[in-house]
Amino acid sequence: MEKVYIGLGSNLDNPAGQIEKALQALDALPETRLLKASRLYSSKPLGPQDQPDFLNAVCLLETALPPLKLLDALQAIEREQGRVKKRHWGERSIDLDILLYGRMRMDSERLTLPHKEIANRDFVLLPLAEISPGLTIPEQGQVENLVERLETTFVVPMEANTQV
Ligand code: ROI
Repeated sequence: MEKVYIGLGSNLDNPAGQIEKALQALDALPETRLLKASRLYSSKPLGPQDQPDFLNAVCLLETALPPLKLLDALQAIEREQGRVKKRHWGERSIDLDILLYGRMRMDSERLTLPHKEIANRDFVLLPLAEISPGLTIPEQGQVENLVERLETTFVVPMEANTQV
């Protein structure tokens, strides 16, 4: 079993409901268990500004699915929840990204591990620091230190997530 961090984001069709539904779908995957989920964070869109604010969260899974099988499963959940690509860096009903897969490093066409943008995205780092403050990201350092290095942040936690 590996410990895997997933980033969740939505800014269409009831974002809180989308994230809740995706967390349940993740917990229901074969050989997989949801261990922790952060609160929901409201964030300004990275990319075109003429789209709604996002809700973001991060969760921790334990899984026996290998990375590309897990990626297939995440993409199936995205399709299931009606994700359609509207434009580059545009609005979406649900986005699921593998942030970390244990300490695995990988650079393939479909998947880069750790996720390239973790350290640059406040809407990933803040929820990650909430659930695992002592976590070290290979090559990048400790999550808490990366959070301190953020210049400004427009990411605001919503009410506590009581689901997990
Ligand atoms: N912006 C925010 N704030 N949160 C996201 O999850 C997010 N996801 C994306 C793009 C469109 C790049 N911007 C985002 O894919």
